[in-house]
Amino acid sequence: MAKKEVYDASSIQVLEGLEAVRMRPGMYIGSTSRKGLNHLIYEIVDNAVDEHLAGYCMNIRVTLEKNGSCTVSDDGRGVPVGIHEKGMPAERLVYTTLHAGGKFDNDAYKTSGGLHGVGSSVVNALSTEMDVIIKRDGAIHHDHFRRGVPDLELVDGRLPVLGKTKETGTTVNFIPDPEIFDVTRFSATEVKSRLHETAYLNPELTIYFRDLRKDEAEELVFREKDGIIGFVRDINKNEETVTEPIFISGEDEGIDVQIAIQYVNEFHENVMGYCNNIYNADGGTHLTGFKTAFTQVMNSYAREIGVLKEKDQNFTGPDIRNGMTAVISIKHPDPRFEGQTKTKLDNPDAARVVAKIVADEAPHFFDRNLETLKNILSCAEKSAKIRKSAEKVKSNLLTKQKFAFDTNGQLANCILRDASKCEIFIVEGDSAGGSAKTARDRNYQAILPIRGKILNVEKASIDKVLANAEIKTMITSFGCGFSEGFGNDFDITKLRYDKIIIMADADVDGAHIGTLLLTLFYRYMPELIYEGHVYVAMPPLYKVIPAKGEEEYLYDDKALEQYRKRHKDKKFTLQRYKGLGEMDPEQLWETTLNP
Ligand code: 0RA
Repeated sequence: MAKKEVYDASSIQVLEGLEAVRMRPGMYIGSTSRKGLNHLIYEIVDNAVDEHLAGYCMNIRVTLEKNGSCTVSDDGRGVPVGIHEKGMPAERLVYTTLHAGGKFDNDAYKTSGGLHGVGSSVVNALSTEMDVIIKRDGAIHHDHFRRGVPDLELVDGRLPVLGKTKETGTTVNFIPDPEIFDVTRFSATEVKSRLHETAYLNPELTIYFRDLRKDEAEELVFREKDGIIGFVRDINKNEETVTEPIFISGEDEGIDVQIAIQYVNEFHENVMGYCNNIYNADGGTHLTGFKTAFTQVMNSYAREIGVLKEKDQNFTGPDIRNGMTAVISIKHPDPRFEGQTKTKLDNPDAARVVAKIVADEAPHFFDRNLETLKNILSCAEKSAKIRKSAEKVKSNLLTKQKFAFDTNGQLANCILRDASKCEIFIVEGDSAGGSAKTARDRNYQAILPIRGKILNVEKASIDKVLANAEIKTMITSFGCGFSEGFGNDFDITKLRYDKIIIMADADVDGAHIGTLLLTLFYRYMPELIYEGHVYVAMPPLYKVIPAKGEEEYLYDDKALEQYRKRHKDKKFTLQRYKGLGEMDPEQLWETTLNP
């Protein structure tokens, strides 16, 4: 028989809150996919981490249990169990109401994620069952919920006590609700990686992970004494590093800042921001402050040691961050986030404080580590050089583009401008190019002869690629620019030819040229390939001229073999084309150009 329940105003409020979470789980945990499912664990773990940040909990244990539930246990002070002003144990308020976190606002809690307590009730609402065991005030207190609703009878308004203890801490076990989630099996790989990240961000914390679901249990301990220094080191462990990790830290206006930076020999930057241990996928004010100040510091060093002369322009921010891996982790008493997804930090004071700490502390490091400073500045120099030549080529290309329908280098353009009807043949060799120019239908066929092998773009830096005459001509003639690391300027809608046709000899060198061209397109104009604009022309290898009957072109050795079989006793002359250059314009039209 159903228990009789007495609903007062506050318990109705609770039920309404939980109902809202179950109606729109995505609003609270992002999604109901595996990602959302794993998020349940992070919500509970984050609360324990908050307790660690408050200075109490040193160990967190996360167990994926055999029955599909998850247990998160910490050795903090224990969630308060005293009777709260609303007439129920404080613990129940934490696990059943949204925004209960604010009820425990105090100084020790100043760096909690701001969401503290909210997460617990969301997890509770989305679990078929949840057990909470709290050790504090000498006793082991117990509570139990089904789909967020408490179902243990209180004893004189208090939680039932299971026994005595001298320890303190909180243990939560929950079973995700299959009515809510698409899948209910946690992903050990994802959970481990998140716990490892949490360990890097909290060097004093030890996190024990156990997966008891398999026959052979997996047990791991995450303890990262080097904190975010170890984090960047591990991110770069398979890269060629240019510097050791650099560590900068400080505190101001109640905001704690830690920064680790390491350079690798790669043309990209990887700067990650965390606020109160939460990753900010879209960055925000802490990253802005860091970038501005670091750029300033490095530019003034560059002038001081003469890497930049008086007449030189400053390095840009991206120049200076070329090759940089950085983790910026701040602790903020009152974090605000921009937009719905809460992935971009919005507090203006975070920009100010991070910038100040970088401006004050970075020189302390670089004054003592000139070698590192020089290495970073030489990365910036390389990057600036490449950026400048890319800019030059880009602006040349832009001005040239207006005239690209005139004779542009060796391009023999077509007359029609309706791109959907136009084709461009990229032809190996001047002589084949000459034949093709004569043979083509000049209304809609353009011919671009290239001399021999173009640059292998896979092995060249962007400035070399853009300095290459053949490549420049191709970019200008296609009309849609190119995309590369400094920003995507490629615009496929501007493409002047529906078909880009590679026409090379049918030999290994021809195949190599084809590969080099495809590599260029794939790296710098990939949409050409994805959207099906790139073709490879197949000129014939042989022509057979029979004593009697029709001439025939044969495109490969197999075709020749078949021809021989079909014409066993017949006499014929066999002409072998060593290259496109051997074909006269008429033959080229007949075999290859004629659409
Ligand atoms: C508010 C106040 C106090 C502890 C906690 C919250 C607390 C919450 C969680 C969530 C998971 N583990 C936790 N451990 C502690 C302390 C109140 C006091 O003892 O003064």
